[in-house]
Amino acid sequence: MKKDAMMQASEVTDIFVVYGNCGMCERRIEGALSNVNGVQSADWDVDTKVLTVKYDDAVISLDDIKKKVAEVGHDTEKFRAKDEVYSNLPGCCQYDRPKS
Ligand SMILES: [Cu+2]
Repeated sequence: MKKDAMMQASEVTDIFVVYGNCGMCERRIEGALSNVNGVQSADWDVDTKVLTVKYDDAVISLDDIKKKVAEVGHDTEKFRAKDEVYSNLPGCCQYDRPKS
């Protein structure tokens, strides 16, 4: 996502674990963060389950980013997806959930 050149840029990079299983999860997780104001890029690694996100922390907080991921059914250590959203994931995507 291109940012307005006039804005004060304060791009930060964070990494955190997002629970998931497969390539479909990857598209879902990264898709949840595409076209989100303040997020420049998001890349989830299917092997390590680590999401690398670049964002402008003046525009969006890390918690809000984690909530966006939870909204599409993927738990993080801090925010848990709703059970009904998780249940509606395809079977191959129903990862072993962390303890709440
Ligand atoms: Cu999946």
